[in-house]
Amino acid sequence: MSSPALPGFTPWPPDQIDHYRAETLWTGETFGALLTARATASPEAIAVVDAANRWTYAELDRRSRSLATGFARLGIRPRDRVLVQLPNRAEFVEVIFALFQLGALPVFCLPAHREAELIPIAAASGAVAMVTCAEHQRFDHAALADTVRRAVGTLRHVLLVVDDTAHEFAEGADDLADYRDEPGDLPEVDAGDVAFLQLSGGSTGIPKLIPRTHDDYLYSVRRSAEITDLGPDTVYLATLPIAHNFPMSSPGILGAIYAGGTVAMTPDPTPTTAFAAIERFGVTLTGLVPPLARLWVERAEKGGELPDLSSLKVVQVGGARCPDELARRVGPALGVTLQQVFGMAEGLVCYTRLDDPIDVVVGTQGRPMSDYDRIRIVDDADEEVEPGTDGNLMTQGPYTIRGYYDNPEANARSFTADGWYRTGDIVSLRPDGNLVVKGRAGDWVNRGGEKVSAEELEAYLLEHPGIRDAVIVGTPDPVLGQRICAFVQPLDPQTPPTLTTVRTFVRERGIAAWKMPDAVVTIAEFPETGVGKTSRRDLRRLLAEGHRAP
Ligand code: AMP
Ligand code: DBH
Repeated sequence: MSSPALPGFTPWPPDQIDHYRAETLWTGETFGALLTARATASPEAIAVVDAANRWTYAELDRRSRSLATGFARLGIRPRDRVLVQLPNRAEFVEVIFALFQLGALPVFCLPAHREAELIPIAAASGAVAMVTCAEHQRFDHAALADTVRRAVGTLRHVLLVVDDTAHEFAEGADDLADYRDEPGDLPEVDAGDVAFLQLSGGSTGIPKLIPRTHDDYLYSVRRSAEITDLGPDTVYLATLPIAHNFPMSSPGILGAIYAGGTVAMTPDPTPTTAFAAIERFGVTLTGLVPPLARLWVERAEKGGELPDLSSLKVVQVGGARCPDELARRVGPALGVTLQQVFGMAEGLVCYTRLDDPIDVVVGTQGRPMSDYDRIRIVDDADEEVEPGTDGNLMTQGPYTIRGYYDNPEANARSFTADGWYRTGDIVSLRPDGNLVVKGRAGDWVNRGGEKVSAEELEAYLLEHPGIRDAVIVGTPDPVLGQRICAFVQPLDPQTPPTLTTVRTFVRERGIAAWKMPDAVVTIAEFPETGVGKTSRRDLRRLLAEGHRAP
């Protein structure tokens, strides 16, 4: 029945697959079939709205199947990988469902990614095409896509969502609209197959690509939709960039479609634009990272002339630790129920439940969404810690991957031989079963939900002609949770690099803007670690613990 798996994909063990199927967690339905089923059941219901479009389920289904047919004409085949870099707009949904219908795999890139991220992602995924918009927020994505295409041999086509009819197409690029063919026959897609590749936070070397199957991801979407009580009346506002796993699936845009509700889009998450979108579209649910939640809460608490937010019932906060103080204010300020969400693109998602007592909702990051999720909290020797004690979180289950795509080195680090995923998060388990996230074990800065690998950024800084050595540390920030502090040892102490020159240098390497250091601290020597060998990790811990450099 199933064909051989995609090379580079680590499947679940056969007995687990049988178990998840027997328990009907995995139902054999694909995302393409799901959309077509919703379009058949309620063709006139509104599936997607944004500033320019309002598509019914019938229209979204027809559009995605016609685009799938056009993609096939272009030579895109089942299992081919296609980079998708689109902002929050209706075409995003059309394009990913077109790829699902065809059995080709979207690779979810963020609008903020630049060539330093996209070229390794395109190369590691072996992408044959890229779909992006010609321009977004005055940035020339068409030129960026052209750079990626020229650098990566497998990438044959660039398809652009074009708003300006005078747009000039570079060689190898076309207007996406020219591929909206009359819907034709499409291949059978197996739900056990990989549906897409999601990205894990940045790192040097080979990017970590996360293969999710139709079976496992649709299960996580269905459970998420149940927990957040979605139905046909749900209007989910995609506020965070939808390529992120959280607005994609927790329950996100796919949850809204699973429930036959409506996906509304805002390209700009700030209160001015997003509050207007809530009133205009009658939004019932959205998800935010803590810094955005703070902006929304502060704006609402300030009062004065505000759009009508009374349709909004639930606001989720996740992606980074929500301070208890902020969590306490969300409900009263916005007139909603708060739900905390602690998840990862690799799988496991935890939620506080809508009827949880307030101390759980403001003081914890919730509990796993599925009874089939397994978690272990262990010390550095992988021994289970006493309940209530901080430890490293490991997990496995029906929607947690067993390995990154085609990346044996990362897999050896992040997965145990018996299939546990090492999340890298330090958590404690309360007697009531809820988790509290205490921090991260790895060298990561979580800047308001965007994760930055210290190692990646240090590698860029070390290329700077005036920098001898550099260590990246996440320092506390009242708004972002953490900010990026670069401790640099200059080559010439008389002319240390400034914040501006460092930021300019890093930006010119072509990386996403959220990875720019927020502060540069010059130091003559890095502090002694007391362990003889100076490891960056030890230095980072010392600096993070407040040890000042000399
Ligand atoms: P990623 O692997 O890039 O999808 O990022 C997932 C990581 O984000 C998790 O492993 C946590 O470190 C962090 N994270 C997500 N949600 C929360 C939350 N509610 N509280 C604390 N950290 C979170
Ligand atoms: O941060 C995340 O990756 C995340 C947060 C909340 C996530 O993947 C999710 C929910 O599904």
